[in-house]
Amino acid sequence: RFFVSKMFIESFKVDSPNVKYSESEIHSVYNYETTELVHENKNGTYQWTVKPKSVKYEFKTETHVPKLGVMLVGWGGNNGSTLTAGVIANREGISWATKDKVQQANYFGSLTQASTIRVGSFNGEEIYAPFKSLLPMVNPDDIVFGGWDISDMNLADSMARAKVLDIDLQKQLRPYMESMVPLPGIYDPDFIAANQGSRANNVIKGTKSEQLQQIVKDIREFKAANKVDKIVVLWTANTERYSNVICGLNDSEESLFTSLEKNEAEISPSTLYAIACILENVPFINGSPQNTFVPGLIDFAIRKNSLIGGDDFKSGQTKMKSVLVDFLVGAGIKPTSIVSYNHLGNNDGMNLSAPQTFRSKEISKSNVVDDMVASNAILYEPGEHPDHVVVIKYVPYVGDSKRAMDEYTSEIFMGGKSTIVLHNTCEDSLLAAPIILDLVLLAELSSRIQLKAEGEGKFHSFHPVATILSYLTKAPLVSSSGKVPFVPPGTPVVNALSKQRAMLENILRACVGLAPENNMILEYK
Ligand code: NAI
Ligand code: DG6
Repeated sequence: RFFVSKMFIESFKVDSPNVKYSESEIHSVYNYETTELVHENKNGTYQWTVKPKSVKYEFKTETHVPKLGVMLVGWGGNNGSTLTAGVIANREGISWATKDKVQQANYFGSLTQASTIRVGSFNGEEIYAPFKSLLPMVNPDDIVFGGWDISDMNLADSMARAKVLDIDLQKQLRPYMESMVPLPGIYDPDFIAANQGSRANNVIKGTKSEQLQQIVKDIREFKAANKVDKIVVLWTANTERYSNVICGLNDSEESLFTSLEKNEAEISPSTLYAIACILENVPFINGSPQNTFVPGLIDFAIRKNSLIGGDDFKSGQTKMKSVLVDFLVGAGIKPTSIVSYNHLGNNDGMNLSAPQTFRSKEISKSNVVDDMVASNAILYEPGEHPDHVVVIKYVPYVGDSKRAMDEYTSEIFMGGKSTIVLHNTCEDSLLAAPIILDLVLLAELSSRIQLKAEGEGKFHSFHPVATILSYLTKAPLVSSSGKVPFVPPGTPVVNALSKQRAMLENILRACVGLAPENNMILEYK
């Protein structure tokens, strides 16, 4: 216990000429050490030169933490009810008896609430602090939850329907959740599996334009009724099929709005919620794999500078994949075949049993190793790629307890083969809920950060397509217009988990004038 506490500090302040803490903001000056590449053609061969480059950045972080409202689309689903229950249980300090022990509520699995960062060495010990101590963040206890669902079930009954949490915990949570009832949602049976029809008893009627206006009204009313300063909306509803991206229909902001007026069938419910959020300048995060962000929507978000993030929570199998393939390729080992099976028996599994919704998931789960493969031309020929197969089956009996089985075959030294097999059994919603929490907290935080590089006249916010959240999503490369990265133009797509985490941590460190974590530990060399 003493050993642990010696290495752990709850909070810290940076003392540096490069950082100033004022009443309302933290201002930091940060030298971004990077490289510039040039090449010249010398007698038919390219000669490359790498030039180190230092760019001075300034960051400003507003320190006032707002009262936050979180509106979930699909609030009554397994993820929505589990997250709401988990936050209440933590806030109320609830504990419950299991067959093993008395369990306390916790935030295990949340990067912001349960992970740490290294802040330095003291007396020969590495000292760690909570990730959330880097910058002022919303305390989950203070979040007001709300949202929409096409099923009118209250959150206590939804939690029971989900069969995720222990029964003794459910009994204690019920009084807090019975009065929470989702607002009617936008239901379009064409976009989700036909087997979802029986729960759609809470739907907004009218044209697409009228449905959109209702969502705008809901956001405004929720904000006023709960006296929250800011709102984040997150899609954790059913996976939809992909929308067809059609020239003149949704390929530009103008065509999207014209199509809306014409009540075009191909505008998905998720795109309607996203449009409403952009109109209200409310961050919108897509936790499912479909192409909610059609090109016209992305144009609109960029023009309005309104945060959009996604796609598809990266919770289990894909997280492992983005660690394991990074390790293999980084070690000079060549993965040649990756086969991933899932079976699960929750409502998500039932919805994914339809081919068109499965296809959305197949795409988001399949593109996650591309950057790692492309990084090593010693192992792979141009255009070469491991065989990568994704299978998902619906098996009602296992409920939310998803089985994920993976086989990785790789070529090793001198023609040898190495096969690694993983089997993970886990409650799917217990993986997703802390990730949802991180997404909303980090989206809110990132909206309080402004930056400028030397030479830029004015501070600006991060690009509205929030790549800073990439650690938490599968971030598929396929967007509306084919194989286009769903990131700001020209931005490299990074799926490797350790790089995504380092990116996020190092940007937050820069905001308080700290150097990126470089792991060199030169002091001891
Ligand atoms: P769920 O099926 O239990 O919940 C979805 C909820 O959305 C349902 O209550 C449904 O009635 C509601 N809904 C459907 N369409 C709606 C609409 N247009 N408007 C409002 N509500 C609507 O699913 P679960 O397990 O909570 O997952 C939610 C989403 O998160 C799924 O798309 C899933 O693929 C995705 N996801 C889940 C992960 C996990 O680990 N649990 C990881 C990655 C993604
Ligand atoms: C079937 O795969 C259910 C899905 O919703 C997954 O649970 C989800 O996409 C999680 O994916 P992964 O690859 O991060 O475990």
